Amino acid sequence: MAELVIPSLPVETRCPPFPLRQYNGFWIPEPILPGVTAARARFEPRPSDVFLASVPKSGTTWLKALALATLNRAKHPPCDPDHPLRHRNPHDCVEFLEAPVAWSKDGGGGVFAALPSPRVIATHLPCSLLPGGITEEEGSGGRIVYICRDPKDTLVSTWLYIKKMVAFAGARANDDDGKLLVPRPTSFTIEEAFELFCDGRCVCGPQWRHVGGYWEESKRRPEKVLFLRYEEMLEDPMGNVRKLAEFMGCAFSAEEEEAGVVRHIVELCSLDVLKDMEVNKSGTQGYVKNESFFRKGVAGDWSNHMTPAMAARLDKIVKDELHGSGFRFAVAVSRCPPAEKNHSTT
Ligand code: PAP
Repeated sequence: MAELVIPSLPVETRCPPFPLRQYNGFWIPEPILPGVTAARARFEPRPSDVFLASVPKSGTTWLKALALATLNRAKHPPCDPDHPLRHRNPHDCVEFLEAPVAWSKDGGGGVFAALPSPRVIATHLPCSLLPGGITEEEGSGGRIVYICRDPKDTLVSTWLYIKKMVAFAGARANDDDGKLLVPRPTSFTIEEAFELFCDGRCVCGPQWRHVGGYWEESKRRPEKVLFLRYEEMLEDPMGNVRKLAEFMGCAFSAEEEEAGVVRHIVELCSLDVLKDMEVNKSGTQGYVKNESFFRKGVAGDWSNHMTPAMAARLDKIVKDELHGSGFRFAVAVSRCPPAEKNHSTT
C-alpha cells in the first residue's frame, strides 16, 4: 500500500475540534488517519468477528451496548449487578478499529489480536475504507451490523456534541495532543454546522455516502451485513434485538424468551438506565465526558434546532445523492417533544 502523506490531503479546519482530511472521498479526522492505515495494513479479521459500523451520532453507543449484552449474555446475564455495562461506558467495552491508540500498544495486531472470539469491534469508517479482509467476497471476514439515522437528527446531535467537546477539550488545548486541535472557535452555530454537513464536511462524511456504501454492501451480502435504522429501533427495540441476536448467530431460545431476557437486555441498554450509571455520569473518553454520549435519544429533535427550510434543503440533497439506490431513511413515527423554552440546546 502506498504510504499515506497526510499533509498532501485536502484539509477542512472549520469543523471543530479536529482538522478533517479528505481521504478516498470521505472527511476523516486527521488524528485517526494513522489508525486507519494501521488497521488497513495489519488487521486480521476472524469469521466470528462482529463489526458495529455507523456515522458518528447515529446510535453507536446504544448498538455497542446491545451487541455486547446480547453476545455475552451467558457469561454476563443482563440482570447481573456486576454486568460490565454497569461499571464501564460502552465505548470502554467495545474499541474502535481505527483508534490509533489501539494500534500503538504493540507492533502486530493492535489490542484486537489479544481479544477472545467472538470479538465485537466498532468503526466509523466508510465501507470502502474497511480492511480488505472484512469486505472481500472470499475474505474470512466476520459480520457487519450497520446503524443509520435521519441525517437531520445526526447533524443536530453532532452539533450539540461538538459544542460540549470543544468546551471540554479547550481546557486541554496545551496538552501534547493540543497541536491536533483546530483553533477553539468562539461559537459554532447550527447554521455553520449545517453548511458543512450539507457539503459532506463532517466526521466520516458525507453522511449519505457512508450510509449508501453500507446499504449497497447489505444488498450485495445480506448474510454478512445487517442494516438497522435508529428510528426503527426506538419503535421496536425488542424486535430489533432479536434480529441482531439471530444475525450474530446467537438467537434467543424459547426459555430465554420465557424468562424475559430480551426485555432485560433492552432495559439494561436503555438511554435512561445507562445515563444514570455512575460511570456514565462521571467518567471521560479523552476529549469528552461520558455523559455527552447520552442526551435525548429521540427521533425528530432536529425540528427544535433547524428551520423547515434547512430541513427541506438537506432532505433534497440526500434524496438526490441516494437516488436510484432504493434506500430511504426511516420517518420518525412519534413526534419529538418540543425543546424547553429559550431554544434549549441540550
Ligand atoms: P458516537 O458515534 O459518538 O458514539 P452515538 O452513540 O452514535 O455517538 O450517538 C449519540 C446519540 O445516541 C445521542 O442522540 P441525541 O443527541 O439525539 O440525543 C444519544 O442520546 C443517543 N443514545 C445514546 N445512548 C442511547 C441509548 N441507550 N438509547 C437510545 N439512544 C441513545
